[in-house]
Amino acid sequence: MARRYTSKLTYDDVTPEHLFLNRRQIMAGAGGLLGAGLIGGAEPARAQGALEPNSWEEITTYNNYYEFGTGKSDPADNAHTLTTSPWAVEIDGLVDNPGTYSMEDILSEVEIEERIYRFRCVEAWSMVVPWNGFELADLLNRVGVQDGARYVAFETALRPDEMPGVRVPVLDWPYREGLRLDEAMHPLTMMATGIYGRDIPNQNGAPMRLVVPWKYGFKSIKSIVRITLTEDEPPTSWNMANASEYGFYSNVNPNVPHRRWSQDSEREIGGGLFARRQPTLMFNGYEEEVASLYEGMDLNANF
Ligand SMILES: Nc1nc2c(c(=O)[nH]1)N[C@H]1C(S)=C(S)[C@@H](COP(=O)(O)O)O[C@H]1N2
Ligand SMILES: [Mo]
Repeated sequence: MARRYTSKLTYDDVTPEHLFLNRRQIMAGAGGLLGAGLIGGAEPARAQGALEPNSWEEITTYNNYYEFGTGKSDPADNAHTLTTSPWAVEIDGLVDNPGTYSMEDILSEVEIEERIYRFRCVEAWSMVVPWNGFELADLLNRVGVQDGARYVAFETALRPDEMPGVRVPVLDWPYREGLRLDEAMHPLTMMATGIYGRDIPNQNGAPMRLVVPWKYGFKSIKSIVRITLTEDEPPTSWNMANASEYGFYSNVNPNVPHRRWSQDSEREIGGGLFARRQPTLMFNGYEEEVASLYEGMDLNANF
């Protein structure tokens, strides 16, 4: 999957979904790259059977991207207005090489790979997504994280001309998110630039969005234009909107209910109308990989 970002690919140029799946099975069967542990969460995959990704259609038509409206189909309907090329990301704060980096700059420095991850929204639905992208740690190491940096702050583009949803003050725009530095440097944390081997669609956060598979989906901020290394915990959009319901950590945790609903089960998108809800797993099934980050922390207080 070492494919570079291109903005001009049409759907006719890319691998049809069934061929892509077929190729992945062959690779896994041959004990290749994807059979060797690049599929996120090897342990839960074994416990629950192989991760079967949702369809392209499901992943790209059922979205949350409030800059394009609050309905699940609004992003797919409206996000085509977002100009994603050229694109630049400002990287600043406590870094050795601050600056404005073009997508081309960034993509020439990193290796794109596929990661199949569970994705769990705080609204208690879930999907499995075959992302393409790179480890955030790769990018941070290249810009050089300085001593004293303890958090990473992210910002989404704010373009009222291209984003009909930002005329409505549902959130204090731009959309902002943040991670503790050790969370940002964790090998599971990625920057996604594709899905199913295609460029990531606008509604999913083109040209580059964060993916943190053990946290609720809202931490996975889309269409990033700024990354800032900070000493202090940065403000984050959903926490600013409602601090009693949305904490900074927002780790998936079946034992800590949302104030208005349980988090102990989830509805799988594509599971059908009568499908039973699935139990939600601690850290979304990535407990073995990430629990050590929170050793000794009260997860009820730090939700
Ligand atoms: N900028 C921005 N990023 C965002 C959101 C948003 O509204 N704006 N929604 C978040 C939420 S709540 C979820 S569940 C995921 C949804 O990602 P998906 O549409 O690719 O499934 O994006 C997250 N990132
Ligand atoms: Mo979400």
